[in-house]
Amino acid sequence: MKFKEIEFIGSYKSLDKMPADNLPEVAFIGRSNVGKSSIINNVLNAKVAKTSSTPGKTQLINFFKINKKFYIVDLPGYGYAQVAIAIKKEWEKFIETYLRERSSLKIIVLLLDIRREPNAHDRMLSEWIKSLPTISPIIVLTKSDKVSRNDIFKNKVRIAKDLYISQHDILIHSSLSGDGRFDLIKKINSLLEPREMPAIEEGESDETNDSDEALL
Ligand SMILES: Nc1nc2c(ncn2[C@@H]2O[C@H](COP(=O)(O)OP(=O)(O)OP(=O)(O)O)[C@@H](O)[C@H]2O)c(=O)[nH]1
Ligand SMILES: [Mg+2]
Repeated sequence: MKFKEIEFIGSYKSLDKMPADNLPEVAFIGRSNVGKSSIINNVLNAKVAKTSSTPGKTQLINFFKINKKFYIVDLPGYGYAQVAIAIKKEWEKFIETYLRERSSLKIIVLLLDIRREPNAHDRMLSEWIKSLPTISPIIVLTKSDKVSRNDIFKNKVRIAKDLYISQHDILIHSSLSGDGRFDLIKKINSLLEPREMPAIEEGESDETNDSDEALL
């Protein structure tokens, strides 16, 4: 599936106002400033999510409807030190409620900065999303353009070890260069549209005929 029809649906600060059509949701989560909004723009090939070099830019849960089939959800970051404790707690509670209670949430893309060690919050989230039977986790290391090729590999191995996951389950991405974009799109597609049958079947739509390149 190509991500071609993109509609901004709204920004929310409570669950009850969120779309009720029960389409599957793909939420991007991670520390403040890790690059959530940037990776969404890169994946969608459109500047729809607001980005900023100042952490704490995204403060509401933003919904983008794709191809009328699913939502991409941009979450506020956690752990932004400069925010007043009370507001921080309120955000974190809101994000937690969304993750716990939103039944249409199907995929969580957990982002980690390739240059940093996962902190306690990152580790807790990684453990938690692995344990949820109805949610598929995707782990992505962001900002790969900021480190050398050698360090990409080294840091990936280290972070995999830290999180008790296989390095093969970790994707690498750069919103600056677009490196890793295709692998992420392919992964999201495969989780949204699991195929039980081989792709070549009679009566196929052009979507199932997409070559790898056509997805981009
Ligand atoms: N070099 C480089 N910079 C990046 C990349 N992704 C994001 N950035 C920069 O990192 C900063 C934060 O990016 P955002 O996408 O706004 O991060 P966020 O996680 O949405 O931040 P909050 O909404 O504040 O939680 C911006 O200055 C981006 O330009 C990347 O892949 N490479
Ligand atoms: Mg953001």
